[in-house]
Amino acid sequence: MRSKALSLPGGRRLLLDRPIVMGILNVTPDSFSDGGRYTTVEQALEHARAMVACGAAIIDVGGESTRPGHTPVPAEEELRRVLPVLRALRAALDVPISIDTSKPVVAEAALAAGADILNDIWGLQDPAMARLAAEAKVPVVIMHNRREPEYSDLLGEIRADLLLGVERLLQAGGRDEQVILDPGIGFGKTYAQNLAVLKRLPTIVDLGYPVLLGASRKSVIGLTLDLPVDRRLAGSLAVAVYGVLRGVAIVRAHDVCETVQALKMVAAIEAADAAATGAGEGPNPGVGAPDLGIGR
Ligand code: HH2
Repeated sequence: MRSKALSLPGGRRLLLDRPIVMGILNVTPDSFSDGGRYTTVEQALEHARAMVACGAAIIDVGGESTRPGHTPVPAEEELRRVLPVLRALRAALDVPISIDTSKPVVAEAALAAGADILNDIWGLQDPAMARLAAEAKVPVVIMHNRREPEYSDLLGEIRADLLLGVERLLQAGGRDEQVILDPGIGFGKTYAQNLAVLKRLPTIVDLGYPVLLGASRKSVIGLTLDLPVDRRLAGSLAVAVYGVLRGVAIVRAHDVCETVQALKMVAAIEAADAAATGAGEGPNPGVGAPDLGIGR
C-alpha cells in the first residue's frame, strides 16, 4: 500500500493501518438489497448513526441504483435524493462520507455539501469526473467496470483498465495519494469471473494502492449459496475476511456490525502470535472458553 492514510478535506486524515469498513447508505427506492428503506433524511441519518456506532469508518451515500437492469436516474433526481442527506450527515457526524456517483455534476454538489471522498463506479472514464477529482484533491475510488463481460486476460485487463483510470486522474493534475482501487465485483463480470477476481485479489493489491472490495450481498454470493438477498450475511462475511487476508484495505458492507466484528476477530488472531509465543501471557481466551486439553 503506497500510503497508510488518506488526506481528507479540512486537514482530516483517514487511517488505513488496519482494514476498515465502509457502510452503505443507499437513498434510493430500488437498490438491490436495501432499496426504499432509507429514503427520508431521518431514516438515512438514523441508519448512518447506527453504522457509525458499529464501527463504520466511512459512510457511502448513493442516490442511484446500479444493479443490473436499474432505471437510470437524471442528475436532478439524484441530487434531490442525496443532497439533503449529505448535509444532515455532515452536520451530525464526523465520519468521512463518500458519494457514490458517476455524474460529475452530482459529485461536485456532493463535495460542496460535505462529502469527503468520490466513489465512481465508472473508474473516471468520464474526463469531467477525472478533472473534478483532480481539482478537489479528495480520495477517489476508481472502480473497474465494463459494459460487457468480455476479456481475453481477465486480471490483466482489469489491472490495465484500473491503471488507465489512475492515468486519467494524474493527467488531469491529480495525485497517486488520492487513489483507491476497486475490482468492481458484480460489474461487467460473469459469475465465474467474479469468483476468479476474488481469488486473485493480490494481483490488484500488488499495484500498490489501497484496495476497496464491495461484494456485500451480491449475486456472486447468492448464486454460490443459492440464497436470496436477505440471507447472504455469512457469504458476505466470508468474502470480507478472504479479502482482508489478501490485503484489501476497505470493505464496503451493508451489515456493518457483523463485518466489523469479523474483521476484529481476524485482527485479534493476527496480533496473537507475539503474545502467545512469549512466557504464557497471551490474550485471555475468553470467559467460558472450554479447556480442550493439550493436543486437541
Ligand atoms: N457496488 C455497488 C454500488 N457502488 N461502489 C464501489 N466502489 N464498489 C462496489 O462494489 C459497489 C459500489 C452496488 O451495490 P449496492 O450499492 O448495494 O446496490 P445498488 O447499486 O442496487 O444501489
